[in-house]
Amino acid sequence: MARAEAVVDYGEEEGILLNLKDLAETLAPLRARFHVEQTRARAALHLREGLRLALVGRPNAGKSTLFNALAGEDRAIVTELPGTTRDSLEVRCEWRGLPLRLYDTAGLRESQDPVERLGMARVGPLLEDADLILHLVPAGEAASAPVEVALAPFWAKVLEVRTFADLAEAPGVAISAQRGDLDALEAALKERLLGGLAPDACLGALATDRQVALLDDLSRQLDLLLSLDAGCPPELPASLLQGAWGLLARLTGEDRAESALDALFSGFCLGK
Ligand SMILES: Nc1nc2c(ncn2[C@@H]2O[C@H](COP(=O)(O)OP(=O)(O)O)[C@@H](O)[C@H]2O)c(=O)[nH]1
Ligand SMILES: [Mg+2]
Repeated sequence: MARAEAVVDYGEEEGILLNLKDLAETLAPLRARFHVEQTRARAALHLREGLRLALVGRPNAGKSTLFNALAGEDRAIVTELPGTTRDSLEVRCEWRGLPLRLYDTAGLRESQDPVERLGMARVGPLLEDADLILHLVPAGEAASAPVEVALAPFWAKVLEVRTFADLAEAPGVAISAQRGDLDALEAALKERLLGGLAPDACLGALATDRQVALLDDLSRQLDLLLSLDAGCPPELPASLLQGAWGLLARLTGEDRAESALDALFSGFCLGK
């Protein structure tokens, strides 16, 4: 920061230059560190609040069977009759170290049944609120059109899960809730929601929404700094560094911006 400011103020007369490559080398490890903290912070939020997981798919895709298997109790009615689950069900549980808020939903299909249609209308808001949507597709089948349409706006948080893996080969995350064969799902959940971290690794992470937002802003600021072009005006890195410094001070709660700057500047012996 001190060098960047010095270049702005005295660059021409004193012949000081800011080497952006050196700057990038200094900042890259910080950026990597912030990235780890972002992952930890998000994982910690998920672990504290419980992961909101919606189970979605066509009727008879195995949603209620999975719901019961994860909950460890028979909460949802399971039958071979399509359209059994009409209302949405919620259960809080801990599954393999993950606190979950599970939502079982009415299977999505074309239907004239008014009760079933009411159930399907309740799925939309659940999808909005979910941290992750499990799209259940029986192994060996293509996804059904009504489900694909409903999930399209949420593609970024949809994980396709192949059910009935005891009956047919399936690529990707393949499970058999009936047999309790759910290891692939556990691995995928931990990867998607915890960034591959062990729950213990999230202890002591930044926790409040405000802290997480500051960390995100700080990371964006560093990304901008790392992408600066050699021909940019010297004011640009100087003001980006100032912004990053301010965000960092707010994040740590220490306002040492001034004194630290003084200390750094004294090393340059400029204008003093
Ligand atoms: N073979 C096998 N059958 C399953 C599996 N999961 C669910 N089923 C059966 O498939 C039918 C529909 O399951 P259900 O959970 O009610 O589906 P939903 O309509 O999506 O809630 C039931 O008869 C279940 O016993 C599985 O992994 N393997
Ligand atoms: Mg069901």
